[in-house]
This record gives sequence, C-alpha cells and structure tokens, in this order.
Amino acid sequence: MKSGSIAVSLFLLAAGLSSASPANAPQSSASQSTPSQSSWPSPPPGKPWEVFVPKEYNYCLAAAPEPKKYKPVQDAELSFVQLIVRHGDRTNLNLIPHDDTVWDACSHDLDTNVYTEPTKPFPGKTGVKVQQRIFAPHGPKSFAFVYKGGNCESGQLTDKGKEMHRDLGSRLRNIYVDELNFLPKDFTVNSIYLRSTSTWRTKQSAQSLLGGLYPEGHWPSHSYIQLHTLPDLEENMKPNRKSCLYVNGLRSEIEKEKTWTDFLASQDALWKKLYNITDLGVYPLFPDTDSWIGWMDMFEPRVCHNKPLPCTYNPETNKRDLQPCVTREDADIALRNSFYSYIYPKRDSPNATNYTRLVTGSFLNDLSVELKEISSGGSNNGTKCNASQHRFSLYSGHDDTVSSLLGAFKADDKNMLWPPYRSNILVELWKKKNGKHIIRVIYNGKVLTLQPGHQWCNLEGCDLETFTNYLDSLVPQDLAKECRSM
Ligand SMILES: *[C@@H]1O[C@H](CO)[C@@H](O)[C@H](O)[C@H]1NC(C)=O
Ligand SMILES: *[C@@H]1O[C@H](CO)[C@@H](O)[C@H](O)[C@H]1NC(C)=O
Ligand SMILES: *[C@@H]1O[C@H](CO)[C@@H](O)[C@H](O)[C@H]1NC(C)=O
Ligand SMILES: *[C@@H]1O[C@H](CO)[C@@H](O)[C@H](O)[C@H]1NC(C)=O
Ligand SMILES: CC(=O)N[C@H]1CO[C@H](CO)[C@@H](O)[C@@H]1O
Repeated sequence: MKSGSIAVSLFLLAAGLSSASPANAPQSSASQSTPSQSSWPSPPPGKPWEVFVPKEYNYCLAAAPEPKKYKPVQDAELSFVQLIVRHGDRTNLNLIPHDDTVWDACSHDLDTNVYTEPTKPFPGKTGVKVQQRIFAPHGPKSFAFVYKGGNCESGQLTDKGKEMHRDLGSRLRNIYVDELNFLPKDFTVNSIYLRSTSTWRTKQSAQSLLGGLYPEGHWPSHSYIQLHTLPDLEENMKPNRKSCLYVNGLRSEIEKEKTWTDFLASQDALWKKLYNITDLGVYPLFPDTDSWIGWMDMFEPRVCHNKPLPCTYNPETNKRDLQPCVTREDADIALRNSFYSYIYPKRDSPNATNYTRLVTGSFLNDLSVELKEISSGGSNNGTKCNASQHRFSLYSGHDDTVSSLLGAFKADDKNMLWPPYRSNILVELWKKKNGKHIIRVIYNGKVLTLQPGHQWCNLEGCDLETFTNYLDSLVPQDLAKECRSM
C-alpha cells in the first residue's frame, strides 16, 4: 500500500479547539464507552503489529492519579513537578462526505470572552467582548455535505473533554495542595508555568485543568496566568515538519522497511473495505490518506460518543443508509493498527531513535534544562516564573507530544498504546534527605515501566543525573543540521 504521509496524519491530529464545563465528572469509566469492549483483549501477539490490548485500555478517557492511592516518595521532599498532557475528548478531524453525524457536544455558555487588549497607540481597549459560536450550515447551496458540525468545529474540545481535564486538575489539587502541601492553596503567579501548543483544544484543556487545580475562590481577583506558546515554525511539542524537513524524509525511509510494508500489506483488505465505504477515492476530504491513524480518528470519536459508524452513501436518499457499514470490529482493528503506526516509527524501527531526536529532541531539551535549573536553584533567565517559587509546569499538547515522549523513553508495550484523551505524564522531582535529587515518572496514574532490554532507569526513583543524561542523549546538538534544514 501507500507510503509518505503518515507523518502528515500525526501532525493533523494536533489541530483544534472550544468551550465550557458541565457538572458530571467522568469518574466511573463504566459509564464511558470503552472502544474495544467488543474485541479486547486481543489474541496473543503473533506479528509485531498484533499489539496486545489489555481490557482496561480506554481510548475515550485516560486513567489519572488516584488521590487515595497516591504515595509520596519516602524520606524525600517534593521539589518540582512537570506535567505533560494530551487534550481531552474532541470531535474528529478526518471527515466523511454526506455524513449525518451531528456534534452537539460543545456548549458555549462558559466560553472565555475574547477581546482585544489595549494597544500602545490607542487608549483603552480596541475592541468589544465577543463570544465565538460555531453553527453548521444547511442545504444544497452550502458546504453541509462536508461536515454536519452541530455546534462543534472539527477537532474541537467537547464539554466532555473539558470536564475530564477539570477532573484531572482537581485530583492533582487533592494530592499536591491538600495532601502534600506542596502547591499553595490559592493561585500565585510565580508558582505555575503554563505552556501549550497554539491549538484551541490544547489551550482550553489547560484552562480546564487549572480550573480544577485552582477552583473559583482560589484565584485572587484580577490575577491571571500567562499562557506561553511558541511561534508555529518553532513549535517543538509536536513534529515540526515545516522547520525540520528531514522528519518527512526519515519517515519515508522508515516506511520502506520490510516490517512496515508487511504490516500495511497484512491490513490491506480492511483498508480497501473502509476506503470503499467512505468514498475516499471520490472525495479527498480525508487528510490522513496513507495511515491507519486517519481511520482511527474517523471512528473513535464516534465510538466515544455512542454515534453510529459510517455506512455506504446512497445517492437516491442523499444519506449513508446502505450496507456495508463500518462495524465495531473494523473500528477496533483500525484502532489497533493505529497503535502500531506510531509504535514502529517512534520506538521499534532501527531508525526510531533518530526519528525521535527530530520529532521531540528539542522538547526533551526544554524539560531537561528546566529540571536542572530548578534542582540547582538556578534562574530561569527571565523566561519563566521566579525560580525560587516555581513548583509546577504544565505542558498542554497532543497525542503526538505524549507518544513521542513514551517512544523516547522506550516505554513497554502496554504503555505504548495510543495515548487516550487527557493522557498525563507527571515528572516529579524529589529531594532526598541526603540532598540527592531523584525523578519519578507517573503515566496515567501508574509509575511508567519500560521495555525489556531498554531499562535505562527505574522510573519509580531515577537518579536525576541519569534521567537528564538520558534525555540529553536524544537532544540534537545542532538541530538545523540534523533536520537537514540548513
Ligand atoms: C470496492 O468497490 C468496488 C467498486 O464498487 C468493488 O468492485 C470492490 O469489490 C469493492 N472492494 C471492496 C473491498 O469492498
Ligand atoms: C542516525 O543518524 C546518524 C547521523 O545523524 C547516523 O550516523 C546514524 O547511523 C543513524 N542511525 C541509524 C540507525 O541509522
Ligand atoms: C542564562 O543566560 C546567560 C546569559 O545569557 C547564559 O550564559 C546562561 O547559559 C543561561 N542559563 C541557562 C540555564 O540557559
Ligand atoms: C523571587 O522570589 C524571592 C522570594 O520568594 C524574592 O526574594 C526574589 O526577589 C524574587 N526574584 C525576582 C526576580 O522577582
Ligand atoms: C535513513 C537511515 O538512516 N536509515 C537507516 C535505518 O536503519 C538502518 C539499520 O540500522 C540503516 O542501515 C539505515 O541507514
């Protein structure tokens, strides 16, 4: 089958946006639809891509630390925490023509008001408060055949997505404020650093999370938090294909490897079936045409919202009411294939390490520098909070942000499944009584375990220097050169 744009697909999963918070928390995963109840657990693996999926895996909602079970490191004091997250539940990015699915999943009641700030040459504000509303058009004279949106943009964070991040924030409040007395009870500007990609859904996920960490009543009036974003061309929390040209080059080399082509060939029949049903050949609305990731994105948001999977288009009724339809089993296999679509390039290919350097090396450097600065009591050179009070950094990103880190760490198989919505990696810096610093890494509520043969550290308590040395070994010294962009 095809090659060439899996890279593109990973990137596209990264774009989006949205609004407000309903009351019901996603506490019980029983009420959440688990995408793969129908066929998990998978049969024991035969081929490398027959990834074993434990029953607990739920694409729709990642597990999070349980305040009651959380244990501080013995004889040590918490110094600093980095949290890297994937945004919450969102609508799909890969669209199907003549799709009747309506996404009324994004209420706007509590949306942030946006207005232009005062600008230097003009007195006062230069604009009024606005509240963005998304509405879907109707009728044959509109583009309604592309996407029946309801009140969500494609790729937008839904109310469910906001709620799951608020829930994560409130768990972290229980742990870091109430239990450990580590973060201040009320928000203070210097204690928290916030960075996000420039996408609406990642920024809103961060807002929701911080709303759980510091609920109303814990924000001093007139205080606000600075949201740091990098210019698009310098973004390093997701693969930067515009500035790092060799990302695509190396990716297509990886796609020529036999393990990869065997994988694609083995799944070709299902690919063709899906391609036919969704008219992919007729309508180029599907941006991720060379990868299983696109199919996964097309189906999983529906599964998470109990919406029907697509059937065949009927020109007479102008509806998708003909057989065959995509079955739940097809969707599960597509999801499983998408796991391999990132495990291979980011962890298992002989070229995965070089690929990882390009897609996440620069971000690993940011994490490593921050840990070194904080542990040595150094300054952040004015780019961050006052270093002496800085306790918590939130990095709000995408599946790509999380999966690239997991690939770089050489996480074991069960930790390499597609990062579910609101996946969360906590990197805790602890100072032991003897003055030594150690790192504990907690992924979706559990200490991160590594692949056999790659156990470069025990992430229950890894010596800081071993940890940062490992990260640094994946950081390009001359990024432009490794990207072959100069
Ligand atoms: C796809 O559609 C074509 C034309 O309608 C048909 O001949 C072919 O058998 C279909 N393939 C699959 C896998 O359904
Ligand atoms: C990774 O890239 C370096 C040069 O950038 C090269 O020397 C090395 O052989 C590459 N590793 C693999 C496995 O190809
Ligand atoms: C901070 O800035 C100074 C002066 O520009 C530089 O020498 C130093 O390396 C920087 N420190 C870090 C940790 O980046
Ligand atoms: C940082 O905070 C400490 C006290 O917590 C204060 O003494 C120091 O002046 C602050 N530094 C800056 C640059 O604001
Ligand atoms: C483009 C590239 O670096 N390809 C390498 C992938 O890994 C194999 C096995 O180590 C190398 O032989 C290739 O040169």
